Amino acid sequence: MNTNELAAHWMPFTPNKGFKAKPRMLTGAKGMYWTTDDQRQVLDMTAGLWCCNAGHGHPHIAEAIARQARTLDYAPCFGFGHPLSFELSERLAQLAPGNLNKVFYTNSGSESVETALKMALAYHHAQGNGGKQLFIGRERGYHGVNFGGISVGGLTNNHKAFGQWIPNDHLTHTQDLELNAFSRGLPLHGGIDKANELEKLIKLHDASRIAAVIIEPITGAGGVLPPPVGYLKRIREICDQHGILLIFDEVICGFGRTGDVFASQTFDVVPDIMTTAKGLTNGAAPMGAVLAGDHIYDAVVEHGGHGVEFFHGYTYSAHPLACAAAMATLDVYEQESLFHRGAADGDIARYFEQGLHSLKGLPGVVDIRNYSLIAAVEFEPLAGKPGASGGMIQTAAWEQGMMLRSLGDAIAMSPPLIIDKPHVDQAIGILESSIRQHLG
Ligand code: PXG
Repeated sequence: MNTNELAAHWMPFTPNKGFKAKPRMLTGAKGMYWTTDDQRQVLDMTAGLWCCNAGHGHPHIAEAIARQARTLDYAPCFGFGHPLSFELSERLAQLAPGNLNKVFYTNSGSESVETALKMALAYHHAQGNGGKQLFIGRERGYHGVNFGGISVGGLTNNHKAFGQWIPNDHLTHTQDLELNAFSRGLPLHGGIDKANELEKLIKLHDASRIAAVIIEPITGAGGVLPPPVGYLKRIREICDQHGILLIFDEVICGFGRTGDVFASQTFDVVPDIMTTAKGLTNGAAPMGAVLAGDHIYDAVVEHGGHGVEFFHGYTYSAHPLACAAAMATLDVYEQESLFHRGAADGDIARYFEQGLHSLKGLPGVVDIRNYSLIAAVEFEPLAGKPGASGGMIQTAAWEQGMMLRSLGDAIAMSPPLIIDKPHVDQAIGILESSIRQHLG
């Protein structure tokens, strides 16, 4: 590709000038590997951007999309429907915990978050509690990049140029290296104390002003922070005591990442509303879905007025190609037992955990943490260059044939759930040599 061809694309979340000086191009993908434009095979330890949970290029998914494009390429979903979206909704409701039986479609995680926030407001409005307008998120939370999401999110770079226009406050994040460094699975300490911070925020703002708490069961893009033991249950309890809704952002956790269909099931806490995207279609078509509790739907829709009950939706909500991709993806997850393959006490997650924690003691490594098939290795910040070491390790690994996510001074891994032991060995080997090369 020449410089002119590279110029026109303003790339998202990318150092554009750096990329265009030294492009990293992917031209194909199959199973656990990408192919690059220089014909290298690169091990995908990130499932794309945490989305290709069944591995790449699955023929069943590819064929379903192609077939759908020939049968019904598009159907409007405002006032009309097509059967596939109803079949998919029924299937998702069956898979979801508790009373999360109502499915609203979006095209991304960011749109799922905006939709969930609006559902919470609509619910309170319908109950005569229109004063409940404030949302509580969490430091280091990532809830996409739209204006609601960056208001409740807790990553400074994502909002500092844009503002946080939705009324918000934030719980502190749950990372505590003094108490919980090198945790295998859930951190053992501090969960209840951390959750009790919510009571302080409720005192400060008053429950009559708070619509919902929104958190990721496992903080993902903010650094992979599994919840300390007891944390999520205590948050649920406090929300219930004060009439505050709980939204789980399961955009990363959903569809097998924690060894169940949803993290809500793994951690035995049912939210009022759940956001999903990514693994819903294995990343093969853009789609998100918000799962709402029956009580939310009933308040807004069943007891709503005449006509449109919820003034919200997207041209591509329930797009037929995305529905076909999602149906085929669910087939694959079920047929290949992928929902449970990554269970924390299962064979492959244990092997991955062993491999990762064998890196303890390498130069610059200050933490290794994991839950199921999601992990991070954190490095001591480099003198004068805080936040740069993750990127350096990512580049070193890329050059040696492995894709990682860099998150400031950490790297994250969230491999496709089809990962096997030889892939784990390859990944740990490349990670070790990348760390020794740059931090040794
Ligand atoms: N919620 C969560 C929990 C996410 O992880 C979104 C919402 C937004 O999804 P969309 O589809 O609008 O991107 C996400 C997305 C990273 C990285 O650096 C993480 C995400 C996206 C891109 C990069 O790890 N998560």
